[in-house]
Amino acid sequence: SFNAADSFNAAEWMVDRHAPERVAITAIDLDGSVRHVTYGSLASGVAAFGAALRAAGTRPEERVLLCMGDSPELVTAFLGALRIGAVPVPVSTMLKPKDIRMLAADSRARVVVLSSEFAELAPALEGLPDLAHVVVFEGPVPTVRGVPVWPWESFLAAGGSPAPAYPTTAESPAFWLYTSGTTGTPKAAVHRHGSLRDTAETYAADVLGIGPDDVCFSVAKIFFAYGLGNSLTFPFAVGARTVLDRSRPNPKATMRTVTEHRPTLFFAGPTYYAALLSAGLPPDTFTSVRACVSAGEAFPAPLFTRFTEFFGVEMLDGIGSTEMLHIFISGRPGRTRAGATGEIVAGYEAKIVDDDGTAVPDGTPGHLYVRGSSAASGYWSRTEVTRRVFQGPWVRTGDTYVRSADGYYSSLGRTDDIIKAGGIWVSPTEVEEHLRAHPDVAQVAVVSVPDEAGLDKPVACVVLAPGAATTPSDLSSFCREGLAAFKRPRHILLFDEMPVTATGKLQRFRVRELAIE
Ligand code: 3SK
Repeated sequence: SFNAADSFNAAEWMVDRHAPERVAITAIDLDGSVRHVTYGSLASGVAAFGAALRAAGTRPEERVLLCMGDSPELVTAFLGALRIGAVPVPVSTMLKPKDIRMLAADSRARVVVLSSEFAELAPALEGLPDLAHVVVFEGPVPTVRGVPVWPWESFLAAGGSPAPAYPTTAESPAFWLYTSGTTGTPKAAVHRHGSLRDTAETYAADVLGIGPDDVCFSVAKIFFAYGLGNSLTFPFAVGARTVLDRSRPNPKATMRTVTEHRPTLFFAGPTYYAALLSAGLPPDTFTSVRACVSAGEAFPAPLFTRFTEFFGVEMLDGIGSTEMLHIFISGRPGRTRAGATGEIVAGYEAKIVDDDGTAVPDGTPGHLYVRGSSAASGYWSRTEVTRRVFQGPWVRTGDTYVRSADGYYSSLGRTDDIIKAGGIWVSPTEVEEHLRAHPDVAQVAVVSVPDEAGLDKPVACVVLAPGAATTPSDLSSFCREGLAAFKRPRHILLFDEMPVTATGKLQRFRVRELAIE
């Protein structure tokens, strides 16, 4: 319904249309202190940060990498970059410094913004040819040889008068989100300005029925596509309020936040819902919440039922992807079904096909494809994989699904070997490569194995070199040295030999069966 050539700037659309005195953000800082930020002050901050980026020489479409905790400053930096037509790249705060360096190099970021809790990774940015400025929000200013490092306030002060919105269109590149592949080399999904509005006007309007009186609180952080929609796009699209917690989530802190700030929409993933259920929280914890939303991994039916019955709250499961920006199949209020992801979201189409690409009848499993206007335009500088995933208007999800005759889609797992644990992609290849570097490891296969709650976790199956006496606990310590916590195998199992085919190819499905036994 929009003309792609019309001037449209998503930052302007999200912050400049709402009454300036309305609270946009309730922010919980690292020390637990609370700040409220109005739409008026957010709009001024965004225009000031945009001006500072311009003054630092940032041109439209140049990347600004953000490694920051969820905070008004992350929102300001993200929207400030969008405002001037530059391209913010929020990256996972769970990665190791060498991984962040790789993303800064791949994106050729001109500016990197860190919040104090991630300032220690600044030295890893040394020597990047395109990096011109580093900005640090709060705390001591680290040194990055050859690059000016600015405290947040000084960077803003150098910006001069507020930046006008750059005349982007709905089609203009807006932001990138990195996602992992089976090989472990992250690739950046390139999203457009119009896609932010599209997700707000499809999923958030159609399924959540979000309005200005809603209060959103997402455990999933803004650097995830899921968190970006939950905490930023959806509330700001309608002038609602978002609650941002800069700390790492834990169930007791979540309970305090929910009780004190009374969100109406709560977002997390099945692994976190399982942790909330086991944390001994009172059953009335979620009385302010009109819907809990889940995405990131399949929701086991028994967990779904236990959670909704114990807390007496509706759970809307859904599947989205970094490529589609947000959820395209979802449970709907009043008609959810435990064990099924849900129904297609208005504005999207899905198809389930066999190996030849022919649509299968309802009840028959196949590969899930989706189409919709929020699809990314492709991966940055990754033509081959872009062609494999973005096939004309259709996007291959990599998931195996089945559809019931009455239109409910249910997940049957991944089509490829990639593991999704706690809603985060883990590349088996990357973890295997790490373990293979251990001198006592002869062979290794990393597979996903369901835990007691039915949630997939990475498990490493290892054949030791002849005569080696290394234990699983030694290998776990070895993983702690170079792998981000979410990538580490939850268990390490020692095998005498790996199951292989007649031609010597690893039988991954068999490794998985053996690991489950
Ligand atoms: O993993 C998902 O299901 C998801 C949902 C919404 C947005 C992004 C993602 C990856």
